[in-house]
Amino acid sequence: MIVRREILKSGAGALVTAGFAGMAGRAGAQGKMVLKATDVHPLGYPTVEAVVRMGKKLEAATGGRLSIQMYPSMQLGGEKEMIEQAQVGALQLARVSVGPVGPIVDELNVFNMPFVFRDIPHMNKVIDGPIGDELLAKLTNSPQSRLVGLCWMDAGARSVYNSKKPVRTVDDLKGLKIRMMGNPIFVDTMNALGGNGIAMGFDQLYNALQTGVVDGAENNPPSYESGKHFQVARYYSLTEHLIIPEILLFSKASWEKLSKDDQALIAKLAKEAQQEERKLWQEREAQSLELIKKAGVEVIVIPPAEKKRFQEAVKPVWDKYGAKYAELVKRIQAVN
Ligand code: BDP
Repeated sequence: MIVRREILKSGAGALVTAGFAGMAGRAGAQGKMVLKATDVHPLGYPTVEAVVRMGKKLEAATGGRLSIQMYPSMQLGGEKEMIEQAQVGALQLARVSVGPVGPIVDELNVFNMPFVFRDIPHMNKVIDGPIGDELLAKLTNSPQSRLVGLCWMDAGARSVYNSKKPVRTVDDLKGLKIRMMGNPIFVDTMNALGGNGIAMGFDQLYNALQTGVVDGAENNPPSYESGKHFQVARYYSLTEHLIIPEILLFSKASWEKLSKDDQALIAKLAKEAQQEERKLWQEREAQSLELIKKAGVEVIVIPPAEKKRFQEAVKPVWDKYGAKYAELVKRIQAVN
């Protein structure tokens, strides 16, 4: 926090030195820049690994002039804090969910709507295509974002887990306090499903589950597994109510200090990271599911007829927010 305030006070010139380098010693004379990157997940997690690999390629392509230093495992705070630090240039790369980005640029909320994608391949097609590019550009060009949207990543589908009881039907959610990411759409979604949605940072969640502040949460298998949430909430119901891609953000303040060539190189490597992460994701998702089953978690498959009831239950969310995104939703649905 102190660092952030100092950077804010010290003005644009200092952003480059301070922001690009908790690295003063290594920067400067030789024009070396170490880009600071962060992620809530630990080393080895697909999103983290994809950015680490991107850094290795960047280092190779620039003869070591540009590199990426990864701060994994919420070392720089939760996603809200990560975004704020990117906005002021205190770090360069933040890999976050689109969840907390929707409140910054509303168009991106279309990806945060429940059941907006038919399935994960559909989501991947959309982010790989023109809609994906347009929404990244919307974020980059929005004056209030102070961010550059570099690429998307796969985060599978989010499903509900809790410590109280097996949730097999939408009615079973009634009365359960379920943590959601900080975005009113998600709280409304959980409330529409009959649960009690509570907005909270990912960094607070393990403790909240352990102490019973919340009964459960919702996430994809790798996050549920690697965050060790399965140890304290042992019922995992494959509701798949949200398919939200991840996004890799770059600080606009820092971006504007880069040469056009360096910008183009980073943009190209980010696109490669989008594809590379997808392969890592598919492997990790299968491993995580296996691991949680072996650990004795009850994994509950929701049959199609019941899944339909979940979809019907979120209609109030579509009534409240859907009209704003109607055009985009039509185009998303048309992607085959
Ligand atoms: C995970 C995302 C991460 C989010 C987290 C959450 O990878 O970016 O912070 O969910 O629920 O799936 O907050």
